[in-house]
Amino acid sequence: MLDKKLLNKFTRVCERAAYGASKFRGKNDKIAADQAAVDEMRNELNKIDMNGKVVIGEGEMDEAPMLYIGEQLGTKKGDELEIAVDPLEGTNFAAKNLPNAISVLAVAKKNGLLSAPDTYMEKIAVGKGIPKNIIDLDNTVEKNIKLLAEAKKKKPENITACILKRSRHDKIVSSLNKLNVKINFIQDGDVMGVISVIDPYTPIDIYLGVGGGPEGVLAAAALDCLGGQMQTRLVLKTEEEINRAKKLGITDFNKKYNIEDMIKGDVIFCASGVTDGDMLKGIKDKGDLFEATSFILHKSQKISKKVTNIIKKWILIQF
Ligand code: VTB
Repeated sequence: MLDKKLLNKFTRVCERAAYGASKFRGKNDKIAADQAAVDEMRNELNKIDMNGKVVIGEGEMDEAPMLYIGEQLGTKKGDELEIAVDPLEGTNFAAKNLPNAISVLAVAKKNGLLSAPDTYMEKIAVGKGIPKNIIDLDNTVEKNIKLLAEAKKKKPENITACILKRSRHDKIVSSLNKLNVKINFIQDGDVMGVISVIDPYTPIDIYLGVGGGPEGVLAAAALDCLGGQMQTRLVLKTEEEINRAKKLGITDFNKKYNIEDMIKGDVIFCASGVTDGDMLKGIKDKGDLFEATSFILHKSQKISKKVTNIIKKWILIQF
């Protein structure tokens, strides 16, 4: 089990990363926004008593200054932890000051998180109360929607699907249209898109489509705490993508991952709003302080809550 005290510490990590990115909201510079989030995130992670290792990050090798896969973090006193980070999920949203930019991470013990390469990933997710494993990536869209509608005792036309607006999804969209399913398109940010299947305040019943692999594992961590279902499969088309997967220890390139294949044992998930969004408020500037709202989850402790904290902007550095 992960120590109870870690949740607050990792929440602070996300809050500070979101604060860093918030300084670049609307400045049309997604690289600067991302870098500011990375710098704050790394600085805060290094204060935690742990032997932390990034298993999902922004680069796959020693790609400093980004938080790269394999990077060691923390004071080196404490448990061996694996960390998945996306310091700024929705860089476009932050750069254009649009809703739903977040800072997000997940933490587990050693070997607890799937180390996914930064390639595309097929994803399908549904919320609670659906018989296990009826929704499958190898089913047709029609079959999945019909099974879901039956399980939810709804008609397909009363099902709402969330999907990233990309031309690669045209076929899925036309199948959904034929069934008269309502579609909630998102421009970016499928971590929150996937999580929306379990949010009682949104009408989303199912998430479908192809997005980033790292984002898929982060969303799986949240759904694991909340009791949703998700299935994923890496999209490894080129030799180069296959080599990247191999380097991370993946041998079965067509494997369908259920949540328990991506997340093992206890897990913590934190997401803090950078810009105001559907689920989270963005950072509010309060002079020497800032206000951050986060969605925080700890599986073994059955914690699932939204918290708003007021934090000092400046950290005292002692020379
Ligand atoms: C995906 C999705 C992310 O960017 O990685 C997407 O998982 C990039 O997709 O949540 P494209 O290559 O088609 O643009 C996000 O939407 C934001 O990082």
